[in-house]
Amino acid sequence: MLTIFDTIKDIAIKIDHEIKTEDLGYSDSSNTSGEEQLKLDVKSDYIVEQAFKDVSIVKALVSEEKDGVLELHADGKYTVCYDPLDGSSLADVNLSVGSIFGIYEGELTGENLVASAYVVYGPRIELVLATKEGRPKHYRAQDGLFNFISEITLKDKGNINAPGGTQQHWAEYHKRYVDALFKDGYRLRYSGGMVPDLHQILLKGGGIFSYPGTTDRPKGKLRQLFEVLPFAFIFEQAGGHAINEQGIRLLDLVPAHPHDTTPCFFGTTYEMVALKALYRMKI
Ligand code: AHM
Ligand code: MG
Repeated sequence: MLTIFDTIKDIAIKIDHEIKTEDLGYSDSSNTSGEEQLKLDVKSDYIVEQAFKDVSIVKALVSEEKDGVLELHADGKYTVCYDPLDGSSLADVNLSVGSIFGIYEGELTGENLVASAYVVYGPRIELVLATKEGRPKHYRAQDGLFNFISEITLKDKGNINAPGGTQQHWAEYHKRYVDALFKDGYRLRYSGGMVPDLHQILLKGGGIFSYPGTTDRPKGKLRQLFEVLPFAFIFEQAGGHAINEQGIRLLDLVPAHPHDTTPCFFGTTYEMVALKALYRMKI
């Protein structure tokens, strides 16, 4: 696992360099979800692919930017599912973006996620690594090296509300939930990049990020393998929660297809109890 984490550190430094120097325009291709790809998406994906080609414990790669599975090493143990540059459309306005990695052993299910990581490219490069042992670990890069800052432990209640999706398409009960949080003193913190938005909740101790099913996207927008499950793993390891609209743990999901999406909620205990009550969840 250490080799994979070291590779992610190298990738982070390289992608950060691309963000700072690459042309921010569109490429002439689109990804599996039908979204136009930026040159930065394509370049970041290439960086990840090249980096893992030399890591023999990695059996295969699955990228948000590509269809299918890229087999690497037949004797490898892990499959790395990744979003090389999440929130890339925010790069041209100079907001923070990120990379997300889920490391799976065996079938690609939430249960088989054994480690995950994300990188935030903001004013500084930050990295969070999580395994099944202990709390997630937070690092910050300086001169190309990552220094350990602290372990991440969520409180029971926060004051951040990060509501994703277009309000016009929210269900009535979801709108009531979001409004209730604001009435309870929660502050809006939503940049449109799930990596910095979730990073903020993790580091400030709590709150809730929601990306519900909406009338235009009943199954949500965020992809299970590359985005939702890696963050679900990190939230649970930090003492938080990650569930879908039925109150089912996101880590219990079994994606039918690599690019499947799901409604998702990440947060701390207090907000999740309220969410379940308002969504009339039974668990
Ligand atoms: P992307 O993988 O195409 O960048 O999309 C994922 C991003 C997330 O970072 C973010 O939470 C979400 O899309 C924002 O969506 P919206 O613009 O609907 O708020
Ligand atoms: Mg993404």
